[in-house]
Amino acid sequence: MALSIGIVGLPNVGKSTLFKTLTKKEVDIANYPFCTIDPNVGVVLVPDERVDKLAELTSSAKKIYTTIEFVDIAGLVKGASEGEGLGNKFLANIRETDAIIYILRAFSNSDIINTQESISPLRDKGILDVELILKDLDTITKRIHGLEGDVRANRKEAIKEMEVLKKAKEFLTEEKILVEQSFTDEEKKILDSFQLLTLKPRLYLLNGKDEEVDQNTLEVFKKNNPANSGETSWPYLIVDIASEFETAGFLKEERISLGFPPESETDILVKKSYELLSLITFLTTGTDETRAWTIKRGEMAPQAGGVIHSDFEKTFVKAEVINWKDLIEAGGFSKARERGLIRTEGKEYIIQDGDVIEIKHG
Ligand SMILES: Nc1nc2c(ncn2[C@@H]2O[C@H](COP(=O)(O)OP(=O)(O)OP(=O)(O)O)[C@@H](O)[C@H]2O)c(=O)[nH]1
Ligand SMILES: [Mg+2]
Repeated sequence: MALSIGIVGLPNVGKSTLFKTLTKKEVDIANYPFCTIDPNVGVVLVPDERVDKLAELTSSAKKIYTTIEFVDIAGLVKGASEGEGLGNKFLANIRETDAIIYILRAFSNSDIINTQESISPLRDKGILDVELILKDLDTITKRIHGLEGDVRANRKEAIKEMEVLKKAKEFLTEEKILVEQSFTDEEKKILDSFQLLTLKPRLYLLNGKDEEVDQNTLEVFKKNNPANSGETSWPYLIVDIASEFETAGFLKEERISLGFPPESETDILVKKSYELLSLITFLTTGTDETRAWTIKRGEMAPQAGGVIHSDFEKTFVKAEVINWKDLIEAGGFSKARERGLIRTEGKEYIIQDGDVIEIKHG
């Protein structure tokens, strides 16, 4: 599963700096707008203490973490959807990603060129939203025209699709992003095929120090945070990308001895991105290797088998399952077995985050 996250924002706000911090890839970073033109792509390990602890428990020779791909995209400006700035070519780069992170400038350092007259993360979010909305409107309007013949011919599927497209179009016309609207599963399935930009799950990254984010901005983000309201969801993080960049090479122990929190903000960011994509992790562990595997929330045991080996989905018989913490607390498989902590699960079992699994196949 090659899941990817696009890094989106106005020019010169720190997108490439974040990308370089995350992926350790050499990319151009410079204090001028439109430094990045072609997208940079890089793969990042998802940090996971469960892998470390289980590997220790079973004396694994190898540790394998899951990965996410990040795409560093060119800066977006007002009018981009109509060809301003670098035009709408790079909007296509966003289409290909599974989720997006908005980088919003909150840092004040006036040495860094600002393409806007002031610091305002909420205004910048608005500018980005409008461009993505216009692009989606364009996509949907084209499809609506394309469907008209089939609708006139009374084709059932076309009529259903048209209904959904019109519903989405109405939201977009009101400048509402689609990911915040409610659609039935059926509607969502139809919309998913268009790779709409405002339908992608998103995370807001306020780039600056905590004290650089003004109270009003923070209030708005807090109010819209899913933890506080069911309706809209604005998952956000405040990350000082410049400091993260400077401390990127430090080991956990070095971070602690220098007075930084042990887990870097970028580690937290990677984990959040994973949640954003509704992904969970299950694990396998033994003397050969301890490995974290990715599966979509809600998938069942045979699919987990299929992730490990394509044949295991079809030949799945049963799975032996234990939560990773229970396994650690018991002190290993044999003790866990003695205590009856290892369960046998069948085809209908829904995989839980943190399950340690052994698939039995025919
Ligand atoms: N003070 C401060 N400067 C930053 C921060 N993040 C990035 N910068 C600086 O801002 C400038 C632009 O950074 P880039 O990472 O190239 O920005 P970008 O968003 O990729 O820019 P484009 O590719 O041109 O759209 C560089 O000089 C960075 O050093 C930050 O958190 N604080
Ligand atoms: Mg850049």
